[in-house]
Amino acid sequence: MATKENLTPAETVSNATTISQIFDVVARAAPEVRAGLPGRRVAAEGENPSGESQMAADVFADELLCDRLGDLSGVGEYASEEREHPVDVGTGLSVCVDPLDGSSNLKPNNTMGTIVAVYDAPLPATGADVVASAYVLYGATTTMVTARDGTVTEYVIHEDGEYEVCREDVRLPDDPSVYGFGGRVPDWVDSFTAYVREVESDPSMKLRYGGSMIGDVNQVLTYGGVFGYPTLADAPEGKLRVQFEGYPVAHIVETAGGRSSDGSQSLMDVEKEDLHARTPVYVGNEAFVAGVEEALADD
Ligand code: P6P
Repeated sequence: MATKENLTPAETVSNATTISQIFDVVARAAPEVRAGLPGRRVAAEGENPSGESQMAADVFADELLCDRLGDLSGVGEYASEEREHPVDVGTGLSVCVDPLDGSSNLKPNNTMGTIVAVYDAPLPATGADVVASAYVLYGATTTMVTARDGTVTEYVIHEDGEYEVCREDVRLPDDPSVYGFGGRVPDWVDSFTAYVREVESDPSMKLRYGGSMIGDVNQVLTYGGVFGYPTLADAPEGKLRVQFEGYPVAHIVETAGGRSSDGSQSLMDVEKEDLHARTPVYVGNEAFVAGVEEALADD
């Protein structure tokens, strides 16, 4: 695999083409994922590599996306939150997918998402290897947000899989109004609890926490504010996965002019050996994420 420093012009064009193809495949698969949900609201037999119970819908979405993305000539590895190890699908870019982020929201019919991170390096990759990222949001409508080449774009996806741009050069608003944090207050460290109380005391801020990171991050991208899933007493590394959730969401939010952190550094600078390693995640407007880092620095 050529490293990004020594890509030939042809390889650079090839990667750009492959990224476009990845986004196209994910957008066109979205209606099929959505249509496959109603009959799959039940638990599957297994657990995912993070020890979380799987829904039949998780397995369905993963198999569909592995097949479609694995067929692209420019994709070399496919990895998923639902699989222990990457799948070798040829040579080229590496793709990490959370096929159905927030699948526990399926039963209450709340939002869910598909997260995609594209790396020009073998897996596990680092934040420096991210060349593109995207998420699909299965909400009232189906949308896709992508980040590549320094810009964030939002698309609306129609039932037939056709899609069109609905917002270009997406930037976090500078009049933020939403916040949401995962976990349970008794499990937060005291300094984080104090920070959250400070955010809550701002009359312009409203609680928006829906149990699917993509739904909550999309609120932050739309209205401005902050989303976080902190360390917990029983989860010192946090809950969210670096390769499948932390890097792509941080790439999108930072490309949209926001900031990300694991509590002390940009999520893009986090380096963990294990493919399924976890990290605390904080993303949003600069002031809020800086506030988290200042609060946690007092610990
Ligand atoms: P909790 C979904 O399972 C997920 O990985 C994220 O999408 C979401 O932000 C978080 O976990 C929800 O966790 O503990 O609130 O159920």
